[in-house]
Amino acid sequence: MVEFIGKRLTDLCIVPVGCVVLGVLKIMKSLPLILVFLLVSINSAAQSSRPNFIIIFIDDLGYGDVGCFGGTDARTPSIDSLAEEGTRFTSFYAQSVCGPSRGALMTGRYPHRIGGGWTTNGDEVFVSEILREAGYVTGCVGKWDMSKRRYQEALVPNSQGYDYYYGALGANDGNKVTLYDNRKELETTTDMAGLSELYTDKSIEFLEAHRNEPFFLYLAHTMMHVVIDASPRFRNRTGNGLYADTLEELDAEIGRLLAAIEEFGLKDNTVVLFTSDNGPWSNDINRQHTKNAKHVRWTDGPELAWGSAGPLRGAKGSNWEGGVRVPALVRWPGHVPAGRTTDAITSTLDVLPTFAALAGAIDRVPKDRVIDGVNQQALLLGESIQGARDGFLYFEGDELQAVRQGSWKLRLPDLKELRTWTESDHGTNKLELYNLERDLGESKNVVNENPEVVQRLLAIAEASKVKRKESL
Ligand SMILES: [Ca+2]
Repeated sequence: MVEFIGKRLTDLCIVPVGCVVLGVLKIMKSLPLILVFLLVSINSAAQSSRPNFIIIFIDDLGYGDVGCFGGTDARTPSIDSLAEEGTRFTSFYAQSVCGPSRGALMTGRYPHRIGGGWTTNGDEVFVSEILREAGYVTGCVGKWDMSKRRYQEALVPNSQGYDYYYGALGANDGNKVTLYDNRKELETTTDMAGLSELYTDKSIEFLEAHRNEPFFLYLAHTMMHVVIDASPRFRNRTGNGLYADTLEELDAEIGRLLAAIEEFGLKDNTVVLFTSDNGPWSNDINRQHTKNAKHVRWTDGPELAWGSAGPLRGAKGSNWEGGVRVPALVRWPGHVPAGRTTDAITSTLDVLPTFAALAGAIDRVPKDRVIDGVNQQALLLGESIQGARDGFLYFEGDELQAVRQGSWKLRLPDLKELRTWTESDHGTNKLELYNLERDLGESKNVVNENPEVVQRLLAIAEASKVKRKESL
């Protein structure tokens, strides 16, 4: 625009003095056009510096399930398109189970600081509250799991910074969920197969209603958490079983959401983060199998009700990589490099400070408490290769179980908080050291060969324990 005005003024200046009046009249005549152009430009500038945000949070999706992370059982072209048009994060950490993972995502703090995870303290500051105060309209659709799976006035989405909520406050273990429209209880449904479509419909309605203002949408799907199911048109489509059929349906629904984003003209100005809350089930397979098969009888393929951690060891509920390292993709055309893969260490904990920074609201991040997340704006925008972290702390409840620094991961001894209902692989429960760069599957304990690394990581662990106690 400056260039445009400049050209007009230059044109005017080269005109002889006698023509100045005529020139001014010409400018006056085109003034409304200039003003419109100027306003559009200012609006675009404001929009590009202040994007919309959408988080697509999948439940129990494994590191190796989707195509762009090596999955082959289900075709996931819509999810994979985010990798082509955005950045793929291969060292992105959530927490090991549902509720705590959601608490960490929303607050940027480890679950033990915020009330455990399946519930939170009412005075925690959610990313939705920060963005709402910064002028965003905020919506949450889907599984909440931060109010002890029931309605609690102070802990439901509408009390945690969300202008709009539609979804289920709890999980679907019993093949049913009770739906809420904001604070109003609706029906209880047993149609697990219909939830992905329903949540997508509600998300698209929200986008359409708020397409002309800054918005934040947190879409937390109930799938792929058992009990899983697929709609009739997706059943037996893959030939690879129930899990793959259900994942193909979820991908199609994500495709419908991405198409709506494009149709509403929001694609270029919206940051889309796709990830999962924890790794896939693996332990107690018979129990999960039985639980799912009791409700879902149509399948004639293998009744696989859990996903794959791909090359990673372990599963949901553990601090092996397979429990907490999840697939993650971020798209923001023209800002986040397209087609890039980064192994820089990142986490759901980083979402709150990073989104706050991108929204120009970094000063709204609370300073009166520990924020475990870090601002990854530079990494996201391709201005940094390493990002703002050189490591990660693996907590289970208030027990620090492992420490990562660079490619080294030290698993601590004598762990007590081991979730036997999800994970039977507890390792040696002595000091174990792995080099994740050479040994992603945590198969070779090299603790004896690297005493200096062990000492360095033990020191980090000790300091982290002290810091945690001080900050509670
Ligand atoms: Ca989960």
